[in-house]
Amino acid sequence: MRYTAAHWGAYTIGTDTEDGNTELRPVAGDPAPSRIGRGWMSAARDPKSRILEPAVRKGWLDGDRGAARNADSFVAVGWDRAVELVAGELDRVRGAHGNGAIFGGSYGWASAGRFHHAQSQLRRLLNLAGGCVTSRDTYSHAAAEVLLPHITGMTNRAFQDQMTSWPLVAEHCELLVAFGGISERTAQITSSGTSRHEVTGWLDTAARRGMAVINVSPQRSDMAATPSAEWLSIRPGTDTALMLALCHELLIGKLHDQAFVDRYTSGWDSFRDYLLGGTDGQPKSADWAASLCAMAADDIRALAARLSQKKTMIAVNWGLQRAHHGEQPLWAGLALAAMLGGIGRPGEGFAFGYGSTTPVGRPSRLIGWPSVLQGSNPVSDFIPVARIADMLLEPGGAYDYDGAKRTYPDIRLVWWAGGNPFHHHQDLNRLEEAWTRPETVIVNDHAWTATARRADIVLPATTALERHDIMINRRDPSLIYMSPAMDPMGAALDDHEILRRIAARLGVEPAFTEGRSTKDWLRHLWDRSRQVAAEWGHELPDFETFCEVGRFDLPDDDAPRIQFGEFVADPDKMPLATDSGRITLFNPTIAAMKLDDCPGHPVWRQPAESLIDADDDELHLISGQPATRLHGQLDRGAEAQADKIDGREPCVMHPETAARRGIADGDIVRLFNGRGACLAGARLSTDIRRDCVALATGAWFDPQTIDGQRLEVHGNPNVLTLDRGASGLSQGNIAHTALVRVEKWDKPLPPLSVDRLPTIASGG
Ligand SMILES: Nc1nc2c(c(=O)[nH]1)N[C@H]1C(S)=C(S)[C@@H](COP(=O)(O)OP(=O)(O)OC[C@H]3O[C@@H](n4cnc5c(=O)[nH]c(N)nc54)[C@H](O)[C@@H]3O)O[C@H]1N2
Ligand SMILES: Nc1nc2c(c(=O)[nH]1)N[C@H]1C(S)=C(S)[C@@H](COP(=O)(O)OP(=O)(O)OC[C@H]3O[C@@H](n4cnc5c(=O)[nH]c(N)nc54)[C@H](O)[C@@H]3O)O[C@H]1N2
Ligand SMILES: [Mo]
Repeated sequence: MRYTAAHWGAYTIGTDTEDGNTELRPVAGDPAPSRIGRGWMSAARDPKSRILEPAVRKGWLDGDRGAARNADSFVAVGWDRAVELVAGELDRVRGAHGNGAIFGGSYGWASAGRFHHAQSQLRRLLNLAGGCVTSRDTYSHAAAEVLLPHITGMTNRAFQDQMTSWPLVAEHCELLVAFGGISERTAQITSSGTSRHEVTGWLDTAARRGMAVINVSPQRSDMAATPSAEWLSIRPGTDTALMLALCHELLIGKLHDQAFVDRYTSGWDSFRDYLLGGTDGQPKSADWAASLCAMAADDIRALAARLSQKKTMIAVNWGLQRAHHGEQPLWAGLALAAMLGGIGRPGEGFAFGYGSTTPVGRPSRLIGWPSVLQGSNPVSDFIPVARIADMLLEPGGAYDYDGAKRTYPDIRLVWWAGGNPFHHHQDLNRLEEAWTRPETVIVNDHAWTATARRADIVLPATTALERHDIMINRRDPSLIYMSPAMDPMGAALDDHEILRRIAARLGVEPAFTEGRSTKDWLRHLWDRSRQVAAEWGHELPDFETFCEVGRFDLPDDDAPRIQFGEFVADPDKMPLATDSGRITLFNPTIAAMKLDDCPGHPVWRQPAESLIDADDDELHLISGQPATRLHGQLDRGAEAQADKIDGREPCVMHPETAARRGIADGDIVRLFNGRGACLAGARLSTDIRRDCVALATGAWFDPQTIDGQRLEVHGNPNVLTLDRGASGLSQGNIAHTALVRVEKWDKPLPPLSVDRLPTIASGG
């Protein structure tokens, strides 16, 4: 059988169709295949968005140094010329400015497949070429990545790995309080590929057993898979106030577990004083929180009582911390769970990220499979990942990060492979300005994304559907040999081959390939995987058999995990790797950083933009993950296109919110604020708060000048979001903190430009 795989699922490649077209079919045993896959083939074959030849921006060839980077035409060049230009430019920049002037962070999801992982391949080459400045943490959960080691002694990765297993929740939990919900929409994805989507199944099992679910969210739809869920509608950005109030009510009602707090946490006195108002004169009571969260104080008190009576799991999604002061709901949620005392017991306690992706809480074996080694980077400099525009705009500028005072490097050359900053970054109009600063931008991609359109040298890569690879990852039980489902489009090459050619020019090819062809690499990875499997007591077949059979499954772990389980069993023998060995409710290391936006214990801080003091006509923008695609990937595919309204991204708003603005279902609307404006198609639903509007990420960035004004015409929310750090601790992105206004768009609908190829002259 022939297989392929993506972050959204694993597929067999069917060629026995009536019309003779190749068809991707979700693998046997996937209980809830993702809808995203339905748009994969059409996106990969799209002649209007695939990059067919290497191309160089005209202005760059003319020596404009980036001035016209946001609106220019290209010249098609052959591979030889493209490779020569890249190698020459890399040489020039490292010679003139050193490798510290090269930014190779290249953040992004690229595609599944162990070998053809674009970032790993790029880093491997750049490391051999003297290194580059990189980026740290992710857009997904940077606040957690920096905070969790301080307060739990675990990295975010370890914390994810140790998440209490879903089967224990399904069996034991009586009350699941899901901040931000647990969504089948986001549970479609596993980084590096998945053969099974199980989250809705576990939720079903639990709900059928009688587990109650409270969805604390601005959107009822965040818990759509569980119809019995109660919806506790909350103003976005105020969860911390609610959590603190719940802690306060537990405390004054003596409903909390003081014995747990005493034995397993440190810093209780400071936190208790803060709850009672000792530090700032403001008790964090239900009455206090009610007006911030737009909830009834009695409901908060009733919830506190209910939590204390049930086996409760406090679950926080990843989205809550992609916000200004995003560290706080995580820390306050953990503190609340500690006061409830269920941490360490099966199905109770605290979870972070259930449903945010497929594998969180799945009892996987977590086998450490081999990967392509990136080598070591001679350049130690890095930026927190979401500070890209700041870096380009302010070389030498100072910033705080995790207790350090750092400065931004002076970057002359940017190289991106497998990511799309003009999808993922906030305040894209600001990024456009920053993007004119480097002397050269190189992009590997298979599609004319907004980032490829803003590059100087564009290198066409294959998609995962056009190459051989292996899907193996520690969170999924399937090992899949990926076969091509189609021929490469145009002159596209695999990233490895592109970089091999450049390595040859730079004189580092032998170290880059270690003398192996792609097939040799796949065999090598498989042979090492066989050794690893053998250490775990499993026998895997030889490479030839693997290629032919295509799929092997290893059994899951039969011992489900409990977050903090070993620690709670014996905190003296198994202390946490924190300052105190305990869960820190007050953390001296963070306190010593003297950051007002992230002091030493969980605090309430009002976000930079909030409905709390918004004008009457302002709405909170929720820009979460799209249901029909992965970020910007497959936006050109059939599934995402079918969901659009007049070709624009749908935005969800309450019927009353729409009516007040004279907007009907299906109308085109304009969302705007001081940072930018975009069009979208109105979709009305009572599943969202009246003071919010939800516009998913991922519509390809399409800014135009209409009647003298800048307008993004496709529905990309990142022209509206704020580009600043969550706090001086993590500097994580704050995509979920933004206010906007919405009005009906009565003017003619400007045609999209992202559905056309850029202008490409031939023969450079
Ligand atoms: N407003 C707002 N913004 C957000 C978020 C939000 O919630 N709200 N979420 C943030 C989050 S959590 C994330 S993770 C980021 C995601 O941001 P990104 O990961 O940058 O988004 P993708 O669209 O997945 O970009 C991957 C790119 O890699 C390309 N690609 C795929 N396979 C290959 C390959 O084999 N080779 C090469 N060379 N290229 C390939 C794809 O075509 C695509 O352009 O977005 C962030 N942005
Ligand atoms: N289909 C699909 N699935 C994906 C992805 C994708 O692109 N497409 N991307 C994957 C990636 S990279 C990531 S990081 C994860 C992200 O997973 P999440 O971070 O969990 O997803 P989001 O869609 O950003 O947010 C989920 C919900 O949080 C709610 N929310 C927003 N702000 C607040 C708030 O202040 N308080 C409360 N209580 N709720 C709030 C919103 O209603 C939103 O629908 O998703 C992954 N899954
Ligand atoms: Mo993410």
